[in-house]
Amino acid sequence: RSPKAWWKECVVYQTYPASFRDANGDGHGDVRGIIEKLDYLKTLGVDVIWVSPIYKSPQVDMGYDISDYKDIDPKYGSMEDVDELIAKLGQRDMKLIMDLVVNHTSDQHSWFLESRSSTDNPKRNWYFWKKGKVNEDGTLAPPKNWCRTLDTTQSAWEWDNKTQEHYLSIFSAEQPDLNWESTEVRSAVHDIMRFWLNRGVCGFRMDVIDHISKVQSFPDAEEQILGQYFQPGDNFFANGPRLDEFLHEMRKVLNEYDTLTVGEMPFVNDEDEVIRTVGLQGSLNMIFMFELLNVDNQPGRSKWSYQEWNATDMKRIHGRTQRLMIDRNGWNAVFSENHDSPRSVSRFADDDEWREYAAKMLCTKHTTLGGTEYIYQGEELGMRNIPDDWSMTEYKDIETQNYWTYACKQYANNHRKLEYARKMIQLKARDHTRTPMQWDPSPNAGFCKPSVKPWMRVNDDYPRINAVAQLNSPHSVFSYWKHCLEFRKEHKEVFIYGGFEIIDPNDKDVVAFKRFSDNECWVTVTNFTGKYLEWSGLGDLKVEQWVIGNYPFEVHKVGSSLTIKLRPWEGIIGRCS
Ligand code: TEU
Repeated sequence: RSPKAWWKECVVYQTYPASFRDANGDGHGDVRGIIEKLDYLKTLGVDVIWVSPIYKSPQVDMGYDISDYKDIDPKYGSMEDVDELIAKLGQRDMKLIMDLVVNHTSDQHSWFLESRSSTDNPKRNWYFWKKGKVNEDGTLAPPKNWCRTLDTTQSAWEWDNKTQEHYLSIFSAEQPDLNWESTEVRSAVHDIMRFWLNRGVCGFRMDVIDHISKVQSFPDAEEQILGQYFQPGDNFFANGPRLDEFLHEMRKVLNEYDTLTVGEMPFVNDEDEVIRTVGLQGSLNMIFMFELLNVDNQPGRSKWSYQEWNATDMKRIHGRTQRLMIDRNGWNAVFSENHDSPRSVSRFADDDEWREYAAKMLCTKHTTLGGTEYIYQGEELGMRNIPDDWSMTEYKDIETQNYWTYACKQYANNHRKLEYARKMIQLKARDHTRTPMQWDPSPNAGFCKPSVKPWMRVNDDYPRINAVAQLNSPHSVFSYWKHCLEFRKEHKEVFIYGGFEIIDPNDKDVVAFKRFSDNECWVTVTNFTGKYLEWSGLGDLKVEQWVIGNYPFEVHKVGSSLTIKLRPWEGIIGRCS
């Protein structure tokens, strides 16, 4: 059995501060806005908040481009505000984790400004610089064929006119990758970690931490996205040869404190690598793995593609990660949304007629999986994707804008393809989770004053979907989340630490699994369709009592007690005998 730890039992809530709550009246969320809402989070059952980047930044990628790691961007407030946030969290027995974005900096960071100033600057090797490739016709090309993550049609190597070399910048030109081969870079990162830990932060969400070690011969990438020249170089920049060593060095710093660490690892899939990172000897407590959030991506295409999925895919994914962690003493981070994804109710269920049932059904599954719970702001309200009738100019994300600009140019004469691109944005854009949090039914949804224009448009559904409307209603999505989180903690031996087994893996409509400890056994059954089903997947497993469900309570048995009738998007949790 996995050893107990507070970071396994806590509920982590991700705030995307730009869109959480604007306290100072400029239409942009801030740290004081988070402070205002701490009681709301406490009521929901949150123990730890993760704050997406609030450091000084030109905000090319919403703060994931940092120009000063030891200061707060004035848009978000001040150092004093953060100190107050930590103190007020402490009064409520809550903690803060910060986003540690150290695979890259902003191109406006003083380190990069120095590095780019001349080829012999002492910080030149803090980043990766390379000469271009000379084409047969004498023209210069980027040294390698790697593409950008936030614009897969572009080169990840950016030309710098002054020193006549290219620098590596995997996400955008304004986010140059740090060279972790340099011990000075690594010490500088350790110093940043200590700076925040000494201030009272209790850990980090580590941005693309699987990217920090790159294969130093920088080979060209093979074709992954069919039919284009630039290709994802992840085979050479993710899970690189020195990743474990670099993580281990960070662990030594973390060991001086009592922390929670969660690594964002979009490319870690190899089971041994996962366990090396989060097993008993691992350097991180847990990682975000992305199989679930990639379930509807077409292989061989960029994220702007769609493939059908069904309950068997979900069971395969959960089955593998849950069992992997349990069998090999690793630890899961359970999440269905973040600031890079669409809304889960829109993506995995139904955000229209059955929205409330569907959001609660997702919660039923989410809160009974093993691992540390992560909730993304608004998920607890069943917030939805941006409506289809919004113009593309309402989408603010650099990735979306890059793609739309490309599509408009590329498909200028192909209406069908352009409309497909629009559809993909409506399904997949990161903007969907970045619209302002919906606090109440007043204009601007209580995110900012009615007289102020919010930095990003509020979803039109706020008069209907908002926190005030849900807080005091016992049947709301919010109340269901609160209840499920309490229930999970009451039965933590089972739901946090217990065993896991998929039930009926081949059924295409129902995701069901068993959770158990030495003394208890429970089942979760979730209908992933909008249809009434007669389901007999329980086989001879006897359910003594159904305890939690998203419908007024009664579970319909059909004929023999082994077949149950599930209503559209129904989710139920039952105790087995
Ligand atoms: O994301 C890293 C990442 O690889 C993806 O989640 C990526 O953003 C997505 O596939 C694009 O659709 C992290 C941050 O979460 C993201 O917001 C940043 O843009 C990125 O790193 C760079 O810091």
